[in-house]
Parts: sequence; C-alpha cells; structure tokens
Amino acid sequence: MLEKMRVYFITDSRFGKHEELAEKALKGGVRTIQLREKKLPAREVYETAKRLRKLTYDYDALLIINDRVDIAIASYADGVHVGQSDLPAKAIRDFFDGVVGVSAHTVEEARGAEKYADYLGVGPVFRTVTKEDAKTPIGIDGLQEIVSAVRIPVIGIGGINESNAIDVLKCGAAGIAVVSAIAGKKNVVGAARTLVELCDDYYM
Ligand code: TZP
Ligand code: MG
Repeated sequence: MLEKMRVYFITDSRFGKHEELAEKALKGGVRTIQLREKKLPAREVYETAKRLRKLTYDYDALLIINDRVDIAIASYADGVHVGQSDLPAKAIRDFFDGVVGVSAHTVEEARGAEKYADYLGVGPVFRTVTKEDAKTPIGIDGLQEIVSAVRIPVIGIGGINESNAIDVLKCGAAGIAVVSAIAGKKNVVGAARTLVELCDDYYM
C-alpha cells in the first residue's frame, strides 16, 4: 500500500473534472487518488467516486475519499481521509475495514491520531493557495518533528512540487500529497510522471 502512496494525487474540481485529472495522473504513474469534493451534493460525489473506482481499478491504484466514510463504503473505495473536525479515526475503525488517513498539523494531533490511523497527512508543509483555510506552514522542520514523533507513515502535503519533494522525503515522509503540482500544470500527465520518477528514484 505504502509504495502506492509515494505520490498521492488529490483531485480538485477548480482545476478540471475529477475523472479527467485522475486519469491523467494515473497515466503519469500515480497510484493513489484522493477524491476531494467539498461543494457537490453527496449523490454527485458518490457518482464521481464510482467512476473513479473503475478507473483506479484499471490502473491498480488506490482510491481514497476525503471526509465521507459513507461514500467510501458505498463506492468500494480503499479508504477514507479525515480531518480533525471529521469523524474520529477510532469511531471509523469500528465499522470500516478500509484504510483510514488523518490530517495532522501538530505533534499533538499526530500522536492523537496515530493509534487508529493507517497514515497521517501532515501539513501544510509549505505555503499553498489551494486550500482556502490552510493553516500556517509547518516547514521542513515541523514535518521532521512530526515524522520523528509517530510510528505510522506520514505523507507530506501543502505546496509540494518537483523542486521541494525530495526535501520532504528526506524527512522520512512516506510520500507527497499534491494538488496543484499535478492538476495545475498544462501537461498533467507529464507533471505526474516527473514527480513519480523523482520519488521512485529517491527510494531506489
Ligand atoms: N490540505 C493541506 S494543504 C492542502 C490540503 C488539501 C492543499 C494542497 O494543495 P497543493 O496545491 O498541493 O499545495
Ligand atoms: Mg475533512
């Protein structure tokens, strides 16, 4: 599972259709897709998730649903990713067999989640404009501190691109989660491929 999360792509409809972005990222070698849709009604998110499920199966990739464990279950996704204000991982574990990822911004949040989460999404590492309510960047040092404080895999997120991805991996992060470094590029397939090759090379 972890190997597939090295480059973890999060879809964002401001950059294009979820399915189109996901397919291009998959073509570029990405093996984890997170469906992140904050605006559409549940029915539409579910329909999108089902289409992404088919696509991710075709590429032997993981599908993670942001926020909504009900949609993750209904669409046969591999997992769900929740934040500090969503259902707690402990509660999700009681009825969901899939992968559970939790966002953490501090050592305290990370330690609080590690017992029940499979991985942590930690950040924003760098400044990002993609998330409207993004917190203060924790920087490489903040990321390093959290990686050292927990035993579960940490995926860095926020402002990560081809020029700083290796710094994130050098902290001991298991991968990088990105939106704009893939979705915001003219050549989405090529941008995905560049990041995948960069990260794979680092782990070789
Ligand atoms: N959570 C923390 S930062 C972020 C999310 C969803 C946005 C990451 O987007 P980008 O474009 O990779 O900085
Ligand atoms: Mg959330």
